[in-house]
Amino acid sequence: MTSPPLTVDGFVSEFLLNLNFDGGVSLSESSTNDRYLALACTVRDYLMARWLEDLRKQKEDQAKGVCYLSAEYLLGRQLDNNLLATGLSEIAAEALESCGLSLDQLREHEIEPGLGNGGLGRLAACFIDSLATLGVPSIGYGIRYEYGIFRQTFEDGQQVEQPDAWLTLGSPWEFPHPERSQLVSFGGRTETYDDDGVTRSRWIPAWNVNAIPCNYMVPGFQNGRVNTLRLWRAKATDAFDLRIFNSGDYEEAVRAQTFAENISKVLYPEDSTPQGKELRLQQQYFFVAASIADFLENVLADGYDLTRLGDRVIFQLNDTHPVIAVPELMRVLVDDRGMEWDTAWEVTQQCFAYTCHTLLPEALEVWPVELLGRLLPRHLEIIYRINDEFLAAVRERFGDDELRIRNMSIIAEHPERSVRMAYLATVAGSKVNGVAELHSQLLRDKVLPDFDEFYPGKFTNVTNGVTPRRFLRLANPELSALITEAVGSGWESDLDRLRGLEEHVDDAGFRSAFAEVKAANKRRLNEVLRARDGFEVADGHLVDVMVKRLHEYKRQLLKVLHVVSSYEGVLSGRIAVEDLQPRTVLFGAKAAPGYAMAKRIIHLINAIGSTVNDDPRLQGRLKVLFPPNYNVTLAERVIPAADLSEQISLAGKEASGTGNMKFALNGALTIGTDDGANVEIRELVGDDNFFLFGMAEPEVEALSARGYRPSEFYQADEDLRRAIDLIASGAFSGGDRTVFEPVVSNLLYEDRFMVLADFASYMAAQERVDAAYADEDAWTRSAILNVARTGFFSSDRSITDYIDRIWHTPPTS
Ligand code: NTF
Repeated sequence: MTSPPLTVDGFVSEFLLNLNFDGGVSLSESSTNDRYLALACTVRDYLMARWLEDLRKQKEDQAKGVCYLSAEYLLGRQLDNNLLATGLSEIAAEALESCGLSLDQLREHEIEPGLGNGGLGRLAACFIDSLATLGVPSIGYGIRYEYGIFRQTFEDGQQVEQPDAWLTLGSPWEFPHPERSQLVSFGGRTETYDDDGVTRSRWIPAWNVNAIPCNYMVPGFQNGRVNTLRLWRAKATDAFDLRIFNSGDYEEAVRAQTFAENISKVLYPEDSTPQGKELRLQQQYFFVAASIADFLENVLADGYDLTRLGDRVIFQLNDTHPVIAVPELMRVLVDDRGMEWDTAWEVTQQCFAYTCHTLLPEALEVWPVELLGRLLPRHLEIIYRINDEFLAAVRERFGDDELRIRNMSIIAEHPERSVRMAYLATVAGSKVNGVAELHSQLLRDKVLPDFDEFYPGKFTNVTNGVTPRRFLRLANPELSALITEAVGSGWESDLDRLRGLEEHVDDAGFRSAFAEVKAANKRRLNEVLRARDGFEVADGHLVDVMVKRLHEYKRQLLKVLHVVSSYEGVLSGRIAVEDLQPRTVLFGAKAAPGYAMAKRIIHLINAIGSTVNDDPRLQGRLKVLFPPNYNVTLAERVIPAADLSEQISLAGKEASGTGNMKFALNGALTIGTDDGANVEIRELVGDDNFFLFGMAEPEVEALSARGYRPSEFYQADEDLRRAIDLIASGAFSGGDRTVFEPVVSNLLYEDRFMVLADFASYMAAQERVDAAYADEDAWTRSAILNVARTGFFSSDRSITDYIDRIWHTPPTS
């Protein structure tokens, strides 16, 4: 098979073929959607030959590869990424122009696949991009949700969730293969039977569902490599009961079908909090069972010696969501393939590695034994046996230290008997990694210290990264051009070369070109904001951005208090309005639908925006913007326009952060705590180019041990008191004091994430920001150094670390 010719004419004829023969329309009669679909198919056609070749080679070479198991992939738009990967952007733009069409317009038509919640899902998307760019044999496995993360709108300032019907206009990037479906079973019971004098167990399931693979191309960056992302879609096994249908009971007839297909219907919109729901466990088992079966039957060579499976594959567990894969592989090896338990356990331990993405104890997933036993009875038996053998080994090593045994048991007894998925993953995994240096350290010292002692060498770190293709080259074309001019081409897949920018920092011409790029990016952002939201960032303003999921630990409320304090300062005359550094504070955040406090904080931010933005006393020097529905597409516009990046979580709570990296790479300066990857960013960019504030993790611990009383901070700090009192007074809720009372009393009497304790330090840091921004040229110098020194945060480096420390899977040609 050959690719269409890499010329404008070649592209045009391929495009028209797709439009006419696939879309069934003429150019003159075609809709924007027809044109978008035809364009997507054309780009696909250029990738097809390489994809098929790579799939064939993967089967032929049987080199060791990675199966990345992730319940989420927050992909973002595909068209532009795939145009860039193939190097077709210019040809496509010209070809379309010659047909009287605009590439920009068709680009805007794509609805992004939002199959993830936030950082964890976006990380998975960056990782498959890097795996392809580095030429590592790998498959991404996940779920093809029919509805991704909800679309957020605001009504009277409050979040309203709308379904994300991303598939309605067609899905040109996916290739479903119903003929390769896998049967996934659930429920029922287990039984023992005699197998030639050996007693064995087997599972007699009660119901099942088909898993249909939907394949997506994952092209490397201009290296001719195309890997695969395989997402599973649930389909009922029996078509609806025609007899019942004919008797008139339509609902009953389709009930079983609806039930089964619900499994891949919708993404759980929870972030950093597990959802202990039966359907969620069904989703998890559904996709890992299908993936393991697919790998063994379709990717592994026929007749492969399964005792050597560890030489051929590593299943990387993206958090605990896919951990049920551990007992599943055991079940397949022991029950289906007749392997001895001990051998199977050895193989299983070689085949898994586990990445933990959190420190919040409440975010560690546990499944009630009752539920797991009902849905997956055989898996529960297997987990019990793994646990018995593990605890026996612990006893052998540490003696009958019952407290330690209870603490390390995979089965928790309280508050209800349940399976600790993180422990299961730690026992089964060849390696366990955290996602930033500090996080990995705290994981060993605080969350799993007994395991670290029991398994020396098992714990390691891989600091997160982001793909420079999407988040620099595509999101920031002007900065990319400037970088290429300064350091030459090829930095997109060798990001350490950004270091070369340092030697230009003393060049006034370079600095002014850099500043001009930032200004242009603000204009580009404004085009989008004006069109989608009817507002924009004011001219000459410092663009201060906090975009991430709404979560108390991330402390959007600290940013709120800064805004309110500036506002109150002007109202009370404490601050002369002319002394206020003009700022636009831009928020973007979705709250989990069931997270009441997070939703109230969204309401508060919007209420403050409505009040502040219209108050003439501020003379337009302080604006609060909150565009709804923050997603990857909006991030690509917002991040390049930012001056200041807010990374202000309570130290010890944010595992890594990846937004922080994207901002630094795009020349925003960070105001941040010593938390997650902020620590590494600051070390690299230097203290002069980073606004550090707040308690460090040991201080947080110490304060907590002493007994934290937020009201003491309120009493002691007049500015803080005035800001909180202004919110409490109803100033942002038309005089109604009840609306935000829960926020205020939570801050005063609980404040789990110590917003008040860090307030004074944060305000002082913001004053340093204002002073620094006043010297535009010095600011630009710092911004350039941020870009030059953060090449480390390429996800290519993360993947290289995974290969060296965990996977040992060399690239293949
Ligand atoms: C998130 N974890 C962390 O909260 C972020 O700090 C981190 O950058 C990303 O993972 C990616 O590693 C989660 O979403 C979860 F679910 F694990 F809590």
